[in-house]
Amino acid sequence: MTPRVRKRVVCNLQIARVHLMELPRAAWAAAAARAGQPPRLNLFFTHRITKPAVVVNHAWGISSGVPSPRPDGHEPTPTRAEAAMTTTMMRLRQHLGLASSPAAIYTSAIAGLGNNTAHHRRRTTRPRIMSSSASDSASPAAPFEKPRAVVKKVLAESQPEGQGATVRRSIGRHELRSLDPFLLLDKFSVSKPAGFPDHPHRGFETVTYMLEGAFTHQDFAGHKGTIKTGDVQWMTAGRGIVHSEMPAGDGVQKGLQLWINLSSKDKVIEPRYQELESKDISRAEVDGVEARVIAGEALGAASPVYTRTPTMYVDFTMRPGSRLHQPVPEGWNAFVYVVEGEGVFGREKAAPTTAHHCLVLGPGDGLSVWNRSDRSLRFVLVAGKPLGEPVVQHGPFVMNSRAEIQQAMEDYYYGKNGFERASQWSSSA
Ligand code: FJE
Ligand code: FE
Repeated sequence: MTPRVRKRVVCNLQIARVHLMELPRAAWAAAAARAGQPPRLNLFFTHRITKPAVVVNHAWGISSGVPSPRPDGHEPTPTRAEAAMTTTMMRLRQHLGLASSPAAIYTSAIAGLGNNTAHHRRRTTRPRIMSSSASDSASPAAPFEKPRAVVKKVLAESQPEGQGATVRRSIGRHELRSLDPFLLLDKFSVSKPAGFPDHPHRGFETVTYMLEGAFTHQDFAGHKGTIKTGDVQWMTAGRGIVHSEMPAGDGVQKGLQLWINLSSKDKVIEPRYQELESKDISRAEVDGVEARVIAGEALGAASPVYTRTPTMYVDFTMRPGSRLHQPVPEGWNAFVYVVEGEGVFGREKAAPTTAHHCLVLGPGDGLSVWNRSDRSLRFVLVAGKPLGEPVVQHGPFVMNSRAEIQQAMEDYYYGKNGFERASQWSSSA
């Protein structure tokens, strides 16, 4: 590192410190006021200078009050406060003249904002609950007896995430905090220079499925690769990964990222990748319905992916006029995310669901779908065996207790217990 460069880094860091300590507080206070609760937040920041002219900055907001645990053990993540933090960071970047410098400052600011009462008070509209009736069975051709009905329908609105990126979050947004074992589903749309620069993960898996375009991934252990349209990267973060995920092509790069929780025993395993190229993904086509099987099996096709937390993940494309009866293991939590077109889910007489909606499925052993529109319907069906363990999430760390979260943050900060390479590494441009 040359002295000139070092000076610049330190300078950025100092400016960043001053602003970070002030601006987010204001942003948090405003977000708290909107949420109808006092701004009682302490923030602390970890700084790492990883290479010349690049300050990778992970900012964590910590609520000073101890949130009362929800029955499911899940801590609320304030999407609005998170968005406010992202906006603040973007302003700060502009102020510092860093707007065009890749990965100059990156924040993954996710925090527990206050307690759960506030979380519920903020919810203005209750999700519509659709009920199923016993007489409403699927057509006789259905290979199952207890068709699953849609019990919740949520629109995944666009929100800022990462560095200048946009996601439509379905699982993980406040109306749908989690659906054990799933923590998050983002449909991302990202153009250069935006992306998801260097950030950590511990305690769960991320599954990135490219819908259009390409994304390059680099991690602190030297793992590097680009996934293109139709490819899947199944990353088991286990005890720790630090990586960057950035668009590889020109124009908008689109995909889905799903976060699957790991059981307590799997949270500490060595990280692992399973990568599937589009051509190697099992496909089947039956009566106008095409299935691309990312995990589990459908229409006679099976995926080679090993799922530590038992998971089914299928990308269906249904031609106009087609119908589908897909078994879904009983006892598993299941949802649908509509990518394109519109379809009728669960009950033959249900109102059609259009793109960007997430449907949570009720109990049963299968899902029926009808495409009565005049264009193709594309959706993913995801199901997983619930872990039934407490979930304590703090941004990219998902553990079973607050103490384990504290440990994860310490390990990341000090480079211990799986994060040894974190302090030496930063992604290359
Ligand atoms: C993250 C902020 C983030 N959705 N979809 C905070 F942006 C991320 C993160 C992503 C992400 C990455 C891709 Cl490629 C697609 C995403 C969030 O990287 F992990 C935290 N904690
Ligand atoms: Fe990531």
